[in-house]
Order: sequence, then structure tokens, then C-alpha cells
Amino acid sequence: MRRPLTTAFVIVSCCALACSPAEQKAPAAAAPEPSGPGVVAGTAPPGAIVVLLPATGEVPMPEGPAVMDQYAKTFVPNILYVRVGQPVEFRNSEDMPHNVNVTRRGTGTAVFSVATEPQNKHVHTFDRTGQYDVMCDIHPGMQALVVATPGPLATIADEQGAFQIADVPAGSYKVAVTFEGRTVERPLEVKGPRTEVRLTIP
Ligand SMILES: [Cu+2]
Repeated sequence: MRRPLTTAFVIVSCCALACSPAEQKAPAAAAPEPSGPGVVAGTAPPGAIVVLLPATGEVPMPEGPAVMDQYAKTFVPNILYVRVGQPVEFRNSEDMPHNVNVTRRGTGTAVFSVATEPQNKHVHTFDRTGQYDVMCDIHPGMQALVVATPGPLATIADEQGAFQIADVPAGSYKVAVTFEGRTVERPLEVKGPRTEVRLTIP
């Protein structure tokens, strides 16, 4: 999972450099000082994708593609979080032919299936939020998962429906829950070390 560590460090170090101890104790002035990052945790439908998005504005797209490699008869990494709209390179970095067969989890809908020759790659851009099973038809043991989300603060609720997203900078968010192809959003204020939320799909 990708976390905005850079953002968190920038906020902390700016305050440490710019504020004297007296100013740090003073109540927030016109622009409230965000507190440190916290954990957002709670429950959602089991297997749902949970994503925190800023309440306003866009989330910058990462530079460059995400990469899932095929090496030693294994997909590396085994679980890859990518952004909707971000190119994903499916590489083959060994001297053995493979194949990349991607289906949408839940419906089993075919997304694509291509041969990946040694030292070659196939680029695909996922255009909607979802979980995608990745297989190699040549080597049945080769399996992986791509999770496409609209933002980097994302996770999947476990079999009991529990989820946790760490290192969330304080602020106003939309929390988006995607379950069985439907997405529901609601506002969420994140402050303090832990924010609990119960997410349901009506
Ligand atoms: Cu293979």
C-alpha cells in the first residue's frame, strides 16, 4: 500500500522549523495547523475497497507506470495497488515465456489475456475501481492481485469486514467504499491518532 509519507514529513518538519515553542502552544490562527497523521479504522462489507480522498480537489497521479513483474515463476509484487488511469507494466524479466490473464474479481469478467515473452512487457491502464485477479495460464501457481483505486490511501476490508489505513494526515476527506461494483461516498473528518468509522452499503 502506498502512503503519503512525504506529505506527513513535510507537515511535521515545516512546523518544527517555522514555529517557536510559544507559537506551537498558541491556538490555531486563521489557517488551522493540521495535527500529525493518524489511523482510520473501522468496518465495511468484507472484501470492499475503502479509499480516502480529499474532500476537495484532485489527487495527483503518480509519475510513471506501476510495475508487476514476472520472475522466478512468480508475480512480483503479489498484490499491487495502482491508480485508476495509471498505466501498469506487466513485465517478464526472465528467460521463460509467460502469459498475463486478468479478470475482474467478483464477476470474473475478462479484462485482457496476453502472452508475455522473455524481456518483454504489456501495458494496461485500469479504468475503474476494482480488484483484478492476475494469472499465468502456463504456470497455474502464478497468481496475483491488482487493486485499482482513485487514491493512494486505500485498503481492502478483511473477511470480518475490518479495515485500517495508517499515516492519514488530519483533514477533511471523502471515504469511498466500493463493493460488488457499487461505490458509495460519505464525508469523514480525520483528526487525532485514531478515527473510527462504520461503512455500510445501503
Ligand atoms: Cu508463467
